[in-house]
Amino acid sequence: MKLLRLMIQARRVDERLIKICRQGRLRGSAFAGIGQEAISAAVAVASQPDDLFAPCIRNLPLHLGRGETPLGVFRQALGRAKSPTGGRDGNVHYGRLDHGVYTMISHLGSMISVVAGGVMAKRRQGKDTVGVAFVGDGATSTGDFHEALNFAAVFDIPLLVIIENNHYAYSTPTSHQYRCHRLADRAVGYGIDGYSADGNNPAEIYITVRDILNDIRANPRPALLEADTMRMRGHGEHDDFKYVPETLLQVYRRRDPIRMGIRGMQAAKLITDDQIEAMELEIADEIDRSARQALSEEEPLADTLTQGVYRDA
Ligand SMILES: Cc1ncc(C[n+]2csc(CCOP(=O)(O)OP(=O)(O)O)c2C)c(N)n1
Ligand SMILES: [Mg+2]
Repeated sequence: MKLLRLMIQARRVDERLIKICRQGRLRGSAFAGIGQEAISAAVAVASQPDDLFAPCIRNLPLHLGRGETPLGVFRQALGRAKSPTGGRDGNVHYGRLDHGVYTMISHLGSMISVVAGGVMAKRRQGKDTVGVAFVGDGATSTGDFHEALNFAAVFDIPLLVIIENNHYAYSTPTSHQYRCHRLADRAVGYGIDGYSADGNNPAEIYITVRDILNDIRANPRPALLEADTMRMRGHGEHDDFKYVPETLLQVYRRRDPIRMGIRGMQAAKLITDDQIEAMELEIADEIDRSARQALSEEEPLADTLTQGVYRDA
């Protein structure tokens, strides 16, 4: 139920952001994770309060699952004064350390070592923290990906690196990204365990993530998980993603994670149609109120521009 709720909530926030963006009311672009919700929703549900995370651009369910509100997300995208970054960024570069969520920087792969270091520090404080860093298939071709995984392996840092393999890095298909069969196979080269899972099957990805996190929490060491998925929108809303063949999108349209989750729960008699409808209505109401509230709020005042640049002496 928690997983399903998070996936639906994130989907509806993304859809509303796309609408706001297309209405020209948002500066820059909107970056949706539509089609990939199961993976970060599973991580959020399987996590513990002291855990640390490095989300990327398509991990909205992680933010929401760790306690960010739809209102906070809309404020952030709209650059509002009350947003998590105080309106300094109107995009995806936000996090909440009080939720264990680091603010991402755009440089692909660079956040993996940040989580590795954070987990190391927490462990030295006696906490049983584990870390999760999200990367895309494109990010696996960076030097930072290699350096961070190697470092985490050598120092037995309990860090799960999840590769959300959505077949494209912007317009670059995976055939131009790597030559190996599965990216999870690269784990062998670091002396760690590698796993593969269906990232669009909520039950499968949840059980996989939960078991890996339990394992590395008890026996500290990193792990690599490759989750197969598909991004069902462009890289951002400015991208028409015409480079993605329609046949591929069709395959994943049939494998929509929310529909798969609902079908699985219905088959196991874990949810009724009335419960689904009630959940949808409640979420729709919350999203609508939050979007309207954020749209009505102010951007930061110009004279606050230098605030937060230097620490007050
Ligand atoms: C080191 C680096 N190179 C290039 C870019 C520009 N860039 C931003 S997102 C992106 C594609 C990312 O693809 P992937 O890692 O597969 O993630 P996805 O967008 O598919 O979720 C690129 C090339 C960057 N941010 N950092
Ligand atoms: Mg990708």
